[in-house]
Parts: sequence; C-alpha cells; structure tokens
Amino acid sequence: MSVHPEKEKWEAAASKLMKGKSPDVLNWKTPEGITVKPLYTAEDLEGLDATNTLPGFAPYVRGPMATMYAGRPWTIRQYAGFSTAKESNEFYRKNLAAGQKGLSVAFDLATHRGYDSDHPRVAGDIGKAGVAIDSVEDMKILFDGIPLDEMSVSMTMNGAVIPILAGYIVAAEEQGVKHEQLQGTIQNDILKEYLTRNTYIYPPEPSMRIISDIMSFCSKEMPKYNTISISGYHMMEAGANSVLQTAFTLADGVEYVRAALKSGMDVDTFAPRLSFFFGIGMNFFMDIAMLRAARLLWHRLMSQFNPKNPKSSMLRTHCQTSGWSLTEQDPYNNVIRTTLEAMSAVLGGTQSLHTNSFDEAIGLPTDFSARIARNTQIIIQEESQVCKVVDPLGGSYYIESLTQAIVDEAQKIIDEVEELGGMAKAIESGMPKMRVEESAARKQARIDQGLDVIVGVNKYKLANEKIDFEVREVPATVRDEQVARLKEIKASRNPIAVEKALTDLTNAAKNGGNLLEAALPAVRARATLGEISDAMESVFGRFTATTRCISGAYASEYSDKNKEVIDAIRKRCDNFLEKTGRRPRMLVTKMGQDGHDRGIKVIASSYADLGFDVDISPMFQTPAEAAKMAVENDVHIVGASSLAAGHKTLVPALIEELKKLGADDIIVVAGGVIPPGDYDYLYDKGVKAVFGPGTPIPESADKTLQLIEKKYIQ
Ligand code: SCD
Repeated sequence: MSVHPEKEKWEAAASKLMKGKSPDVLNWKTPEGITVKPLYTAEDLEGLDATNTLPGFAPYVRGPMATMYAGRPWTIRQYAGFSTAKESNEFYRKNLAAGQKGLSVAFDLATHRGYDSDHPRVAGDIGKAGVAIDSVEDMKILFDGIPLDEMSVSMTMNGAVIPILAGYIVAAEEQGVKHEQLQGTIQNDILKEYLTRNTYIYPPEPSMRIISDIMSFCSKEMPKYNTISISGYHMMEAGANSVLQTAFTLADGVEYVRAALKSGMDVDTFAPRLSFFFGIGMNFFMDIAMLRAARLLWHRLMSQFNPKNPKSSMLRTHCQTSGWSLTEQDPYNNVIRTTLEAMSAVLGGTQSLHTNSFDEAIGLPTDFSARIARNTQIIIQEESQVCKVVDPLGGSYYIESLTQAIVDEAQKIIDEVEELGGMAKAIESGMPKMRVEESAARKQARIDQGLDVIVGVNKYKLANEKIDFEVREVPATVRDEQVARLKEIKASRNPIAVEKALTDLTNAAKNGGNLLEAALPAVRARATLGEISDAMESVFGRFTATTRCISGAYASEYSDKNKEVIDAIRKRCDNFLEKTGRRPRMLVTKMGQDGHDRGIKVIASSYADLGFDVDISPMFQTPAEAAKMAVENDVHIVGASSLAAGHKTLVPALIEELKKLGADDIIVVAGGVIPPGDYDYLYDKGVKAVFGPGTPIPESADKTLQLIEKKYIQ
C-alpha cells in the first residue's frame, strides 16, 4: 500500500478551505508528545505491529476474550464505601438490586494506613473517604446478606493489605464459604503508593515481600482470586498523561513479576491472576488507544519470562473514569464527561468499570448521584447496542496508528526505567514522580491559559453558581460508634489467644513464613486491624517519604502572549521582598491520612514559579505538627489541602494549634474538595479564603498575595 492516489487533491482542497495554509498547521501535539494529524488513511496502517489480529489471541490488542462483550459485557463495579460497615452494607445491597454486578469496597484512610478508629492520628478521617473497618466483626457486617461464594468483591487496599485480606477470608469462612470459592480482586499495588497515592505503611522491601506472600497463598488456596490490581489510575489522577500512565503501570507490573519469581514461584502459577487498573480521562480516542496499547505491550513484556499459559501475558483491566476531570463548577456537566470517559473505556475493551458520580468534586456520592453514575453504564450496556461487536474500532486508521504511537512512546519510557534497574529503583531515584508532577504542572498551566478548555471553569462560566442538590456528609458520631465497638470486641475476646497469635505474626515477619497465613489466626481471635498492623510494624518500621518539588514546568508552559498575568504576580512578590526583606512565604500542608497530593504539588511548584517561597510539609500531619512547622519556618500563610472530607475537623484544629503557639498572625487558607455549604463554617473558624477545585493558579495566588500584602505592607 502506498500514498492514497487522491492525497494531493485532498491536500489542495484542505489548503483552499484554509486560505492557502498547509493542512499541516492542523497537526496537534498531544500532551504525550504525539503528533495527531487531521486525517488518517490506509497508508497509516502500514508496518504497524498488530493491525490484523484477533481478539482472544496474542498480542490481545483487540481484547483478551474472543467474544468480548458480545459474549459477556464488562462488570459494572461501582467503587463505594463510607461511614460504618452497616451503612455501607445497606448501600451495596441497594446498588446490587438496582443493576450493579460486582462490589468494590472503598476503605477509610485510617484503615488504609493501619490505624484503628480510636488512634489519635486519625480523628478526622473515620468513615469519611470510605468505610471504617477495625476488625473481622466489621467485615462480617459489611458483607452481611452478600454471599461471598457468588459475589466478586474488589477491595482497594494496599497498606493494610494483610489484615484486610485476612479479614475478608475469615468473614467468608464464618459465612461457610471455602477459600477456593472466593473471587474478586485486592489492589495490593504498593509501588504506585510510593509514586502517587501515598497510603503505604511499611518501607518498600517488606511491602514487596507482603505482595509475594499474598500471591503465593492465593495461588494455592484461592485460585479464582486476582491477587493484585496494578494501577495506573492514581498516576493519571496525579497528572500523568496516557503514555506515562501506560509505561509506569506496566513497569510496576514487571517489577511484581520479578519479585514473585525471585520468591521461587513459577510464572504460570501467579501471572494469570495479575490484573490491571487504568484511569480514563477526557482525551476520548487517546484512552481507547491506551488500553489497546497496554495489552500489546504487556504481552511483549511478559515474553521475557517465557510463560507457557497464554493467560499469563493477557492483560485484563478495570477502568475508572477520571475523578480529577470532574468540576465543582456547573457540576451537571460531569454526567456528560463521565459518559464520554465510560465510552472510551468500553471501546478500549475494559473488563470492569466504575463511573464517577457527578458530585464528586463537591462531596461523597449520594443515592441520587450514584444512581445516575450506575445507569450511565447500564444504558451503554443495555440500550446503545455497543456490545454487539468486538473491538468495533479495530482497523480504524486513526485508532490503530494512535495505538502504535502509544506503544512506541511508552516503550521508550519503560526502557529508561529498565536502565535505572526497574521500577523500584526508578521510584527511589524520583524519576517517575518528577515526570508525573511535571505533566500535572504543564496541564494546569494550559488550563489556566484557556488552551485546554474546561466548560464552566475556563470557558462558558456561569454567572451564578448554585448547588441545587443534596451533599452527603458523614457524621462525626461514626468515630464514636467505631470506638465503642472496639471496646466491646476487646472486652469479649480471649486476650491470651490474641497475644499468642500476634506474637506468632511478629515472628513470621522477623524470621520468614507467609504473612497472610500467619495473620489468619490473629483475625479469627478478633485481633484488631491496628494490632495486626503493629505486629508487623514492630519489625518492618513505618515508611516516611521525602517530599520533593519540581520547578519551572508551570511557568515554562506559558506562551509569551499569556505571560503578563504571571509576570504581574512575580512583580508583586519582588516588591514584597523589597519592602520586607523576605519573599511571601507559604507552607502547604496535608493533614490527616489524606494522600492526594497532586493539588499541593501543583500549588507548591507553580507558586514557586510565581515568586513565593514555598515549603511543603511531610504527608499525614496532625494539626499540631503542621502548626509547629509553620512557626519554625516563619511562614506568612498556611495552605491546607483537603480532598478526603476532613476539612471541618482538621483546618479549625490547625488554627487552634497556631493560637496555642502564639502564632495566630499566620494566615490560614484552605483548598480542595470542600462543599460550598461548608465555606461559611470555615470562615467562622478563622479561615481567610477557600479555593475550590478548578480555581486557576493566578487567581488563588493573587488572593493569597493580597491577604499577605494587606497584613504586612499596607
Ligand atoms: C469474561 N468472561 C467470559 C467472557 N468475558 N466468559 C465467556 N465469554 C466472555 N466473553 C469470564 C472471565 O473469564 C471470568 O471468569 C469471568 O467471566 C469474569 O470476567 P472478568 O473479565 O474477569 O471480570 P471481573 O470478574 O469483573 O474481573 C475484572 C478484573 C478484576 C480482572 C479487572 O481484577 C476486577 O474486577 N478489578 C476491579 C478492581 C477495582 O474495583 N478497583 C477499584 C479501585 P474466570 O475468572 O473464571 O476466568 C478504586 C480506586 O483505587 C479508586 C481511587 C482511590 O481510592 O484512590
């Protein structure tokens, strides 16, 4: 095949429509660095790796199953959990009755980080961003009336993965369900926690051992269970473009395979049960191509381990629409965004899907918003007829070409990771984190300049924003309920049996032995999640990350035409320096167990580009620790970021702590997912400004600077 015989005619016609300009001016360079042309033809299919292949056959570009959705549609699996196990259980049962097909449990941040609900570090986190689980008694309530031999259950757990998976197994035992009947997925993907999500507990080495132990236990006892969900979603949410997401996710996968092989397992005993998780954003065709490319690349990468079972190199994945792409402004637009993203996941061939609720940039999903999110999938599945044909975009000149471009670009990054010695070493070097943060800062700069359009945010803005729907709030009493139940459990169990089981677990951590297996007797004896976690922490220690920040990416994305607005802020910062001898200095902090750090990273690096001195606190601060750091660093202002519903507890507590230190002159502002209905509450407590999602950087920097200028130089 060669150039289309009428290509020149098309070029002439296009040029005429564009008043003599070459159609090349319509080429678009994507954030991934891929050049997208306005027209693709058969010529673009020449020499591609896998255009004429079949679904269900290597390299699986067209899908892992031969019949795909024509035979069985993807699983509608909505990620949910909040408050107590009882409330979450009721929510699950309602959703299953209304057409949801699989469960996906969201745990609260205290649980993720291995703390019981009565631990002082987690006072603001209980039941907020997920369900609180302290012991197997909570697990039993969570799955009450849900037959675990039939229902496939996914659990998003990485840090406290041993007590949670053991709790699930024991809850099933007590329902009369055998280990081998269990089906579902545990996220169990620790590498991306160090990279983006931050809900780790132990340092990398023992964490990697935990993963191999889980794979080994499940390969023998739970053959239908997916032992890991290697996740790119959180990288995308942290700012990774689609090539970065593909490359780092698959490189994580390779690292896990190597760890399992090193522990003595045969590749075909565990690799068929590795699963993946991708985030799907608003570049519609890009993410269809991303899923196709990821399957091709995984097959290629696995070939180095010589698997005999074809399933070992078959990438199966869950997808979630992008939470970050949802806006607080004009929020019903989010229904449309989610529908487009869901279509992208479906046309890309996902096995399982979560669609976000439209109100997630404001608060937790309500019954109403969860219904619309679920029905988005049901309507695609049951009304639109898209399921009738396998890989309907296969053969599309553009999709096939884009698939290959992602394969090629992601392979280059995977090669870089390999040169650094694999993903664990690469993460240690800071390379992947820097790339993701740079990608996030550049994206923010494009949005702030209006180059990337977000309807209702930087274009077609509403004159008056009005929230006309209910926002779910988790009452503070959830913590009291959990604490009371903990007391009850501790009073009714056999303390000698608990003590022995915990000592055995600590010994297994110290001397070897399968940690999941060793945790089961402790769970059966009613040891709590915090106690089980501590029994291992006493040997492994707790990991603390060093916080680093990139510079220059935000400002360098500004075109000369748009620079004026950032130059004006820089000038004011210089002026402040001249008048006071110091630059305006800000501490950005995350309190509680909320690990979402995209916001503070973007704020820190862009504010630094604008002329502020910026300090970033370590993650997981208590209000007292954040206040101490603010005082020690002598900052003018503290910016507290909250995306996990802890703002009403943690930000007022920070103000109190600053007062105690005699530093109530330090200004406090807040940002993140904060329902507008809570703004006045925060202002009453002394917060001077609240910045919701989507606030342009120059706008928040201007307000922040005004607050500082007013206090110090006016
Ligand atoms: C599938 N099957 C078919 C078929 N298609 N059989 C015949 N014909 C077809 N066309 C079979 C499969 O082989 C399988 O059986 C069974 O049907 C189920 O299909 P599946 O494709 O395996 O689907 P599912 O069971 O849903 O599993 C999908 C994954 C799994 C493999 C992707 O890992 C999964 O469900 N993951 C979900 C993860 C998740 O929910 N994560 C939430 C993360 P066999 O098994 O017998 O082969 C949330 C999160 O982190 C949010 C952000 C945050 O908190 O920070």
